Amino acid sequence: MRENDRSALLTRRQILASGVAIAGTIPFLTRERAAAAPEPGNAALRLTAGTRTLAVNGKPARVFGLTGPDGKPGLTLSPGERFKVDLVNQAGTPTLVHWHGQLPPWKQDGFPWPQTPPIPAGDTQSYDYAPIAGTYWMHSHHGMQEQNLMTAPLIVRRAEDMRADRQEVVLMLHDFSFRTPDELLAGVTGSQNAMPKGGMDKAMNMDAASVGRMKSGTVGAMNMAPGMTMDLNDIDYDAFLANDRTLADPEIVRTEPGGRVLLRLINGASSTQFWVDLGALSGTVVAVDGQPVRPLRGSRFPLAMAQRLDVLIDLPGNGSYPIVAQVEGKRARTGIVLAASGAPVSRLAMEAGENAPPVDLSLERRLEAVHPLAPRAPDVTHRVILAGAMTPYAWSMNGEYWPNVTPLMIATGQRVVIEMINQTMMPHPMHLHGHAFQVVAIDGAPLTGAVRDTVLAPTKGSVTIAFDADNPGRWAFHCHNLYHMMTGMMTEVRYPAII
Ligand SMILES: [Cu+2]
Repeated sequence: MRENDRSALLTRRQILASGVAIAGTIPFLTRERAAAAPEPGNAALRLTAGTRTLAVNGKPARVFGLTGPDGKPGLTLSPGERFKVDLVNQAGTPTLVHWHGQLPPWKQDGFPWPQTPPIPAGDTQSYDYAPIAGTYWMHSHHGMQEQNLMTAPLIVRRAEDMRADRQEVVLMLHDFSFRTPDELLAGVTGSQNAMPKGGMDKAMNMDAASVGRMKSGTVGAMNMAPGMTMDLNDIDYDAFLANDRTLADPEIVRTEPGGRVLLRLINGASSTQFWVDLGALSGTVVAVDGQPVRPLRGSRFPLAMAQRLDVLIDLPGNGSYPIVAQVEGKRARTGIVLAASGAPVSRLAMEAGENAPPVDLSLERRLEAVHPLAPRAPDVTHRVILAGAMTPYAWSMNGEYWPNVTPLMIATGQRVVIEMINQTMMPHPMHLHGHAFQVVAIDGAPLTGAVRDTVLAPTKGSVTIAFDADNPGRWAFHCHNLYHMMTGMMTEVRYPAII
């Protein structure tokens, strides 16, 4: 099968022939489950990149999957365990998987540099590095496979996770379309390739009038003049998934009455941001992007693309509690249900009563790292202008479009500051590979913010991050909106003398 055909529908007969149930959750293929038993000692964990079939809105969809040794999506590592993994490519097409937020040597980062090409179909690639603990995830960085669900959780437990009397629940969000990623991309760029050849950037540092195609959205950002409209939701999706299921048939997680839950939220969507709503529950945010933050109570949290949120929840009793995630600027929502055993679960509406506002930095401004950077003056400061627009659909960093970029040079031992200035009508979830950074200013206002790997650069605003350069290599630095990345919004952070 060509990669472009991946999301094509199977016929009902093909599905039945594959032995996979159509209704409800589709189990992983037994072939993959059987392949995986970990061996004793220091044997590598087997992670299989393959294909699987989901039922979405009652229709079958062929998607990718990353399946661990236990037959479940992704990997969960014990405290102190190395990330020692054999990635087996059974996807029938080349792939390369990025360990999002982890800090491996650069050649194990899963980014398609010339030195680290994709894994051919049928081949196995081995990884071995010391992981950092927390809620992480993995996704293909090859082409647009991420949109077809080549994504999975990557959980690295801390010793305290083993001691704590609590149930861990992973909630991974996705956006889904029956169309192929190439069709979705063509839909936003138009018939011709919209990638400018240069010189357009000034024109695209635009005001509201120059935005050709405005999307519905609430004006919520502080930086925007009255009457300006934000661009939200580039892609019109068919469904939003929580752990591969829609709210029509959500996952029911059975919980202990009065028990405690550690909810590990992962936004694995390619082009969608969510508001996570705990409903009747309230929770305590204890980590973002895997990194501990000072505890913060709440019941409704913004979650930008690629970000994670760890929330501790004490269940008040033996009821059932939906955890929903509503798409910004839309009524659409998805989610799971935490329900004590025997508690009845009522049917949930697929849509909320009104559109959710744009995801913002209201939570980001309140976050404080438990382990902040040591105070130190920067050795190097890079300023990066984020520009672009919906028409023509193209997005740039410092006026350059990936792969024609000038690397941001840094050197081992430096304290590095990167100031991102967003001149566009959209927020951009900016992700730096290979380093955990601290958010040190939002719109110029200093803060001792979270340490994390993905931060939202606000619409018509700025965000500043700092980190210590301690991982020599070539590192991607990009917007995690897949369609922005594919149309240019990516650059390289590079150390000298890397070969
Ligand atoms: Cu972007």
